[in-house]
Amino acid sequence: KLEEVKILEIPKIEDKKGRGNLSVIEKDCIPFSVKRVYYLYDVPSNAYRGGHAHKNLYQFLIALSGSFDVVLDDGNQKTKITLNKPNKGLLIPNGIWRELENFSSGSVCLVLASEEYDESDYIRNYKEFVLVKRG
Ligand code: T46
Repeated sequence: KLEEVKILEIPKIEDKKGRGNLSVIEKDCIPFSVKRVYYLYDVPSNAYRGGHAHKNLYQFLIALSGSFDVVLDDGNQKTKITLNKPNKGLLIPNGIWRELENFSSGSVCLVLASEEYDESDYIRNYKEFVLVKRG
C-alpha cells in the first residue's frame, strides 16, 4: 500500500565549528536490518532506473547528492516524490512498483536494502505486478 511508503528523517549533526554536517543511520532509524548497500551514479538526465517491484525486499533510498524523482505505484494509486536532501530518505516496502527518473547532474542515489541481491524477488512485468496486487 502506498500509505506505507514514507519519508524518514535521518538525524543530522551540524558541526558547531563550521565543519559541515554528518548524518547517521543506525538502529531504530529504519525498520529493517541492512544486508546490502548499493548506489546509482553517473545516471544521464534522460535515463530512468527501476521499473519493477519486489516481492519481499524493503529499501531505503537517499539522494546523497543532487536530486531525482521516484514514481511509486501500489497497483491502484500512483505518487511522485522528489528526493533532494541527504538527511531525508524514502522507505519503500515490498509490493511497490518504482521508477526513478529526472536525475540531476552529479546526483547519487544510495540504497540500503533488507536482503541480499536476488533476481527471483523482482517483478519486472507491470501487468504481472497488477495481477498480483489485485489478486
Ligand atoms: C531498485 C532500484 C532503486 C546486482 O548484481 N546486484 C545488485 O545488488 C543490484 C541492485 C543489481 N545488480 C545487477 C542486476 C542487473 O544486471 O545490476 C544490474 C542492474 O540492475 P537493475 O536493472 O535492477 O537496476 P535498477 O537501477 O533499475 O534498479 C535498482 C535495484 O535493482 C532495485 O531494487 O529498487 O535500483
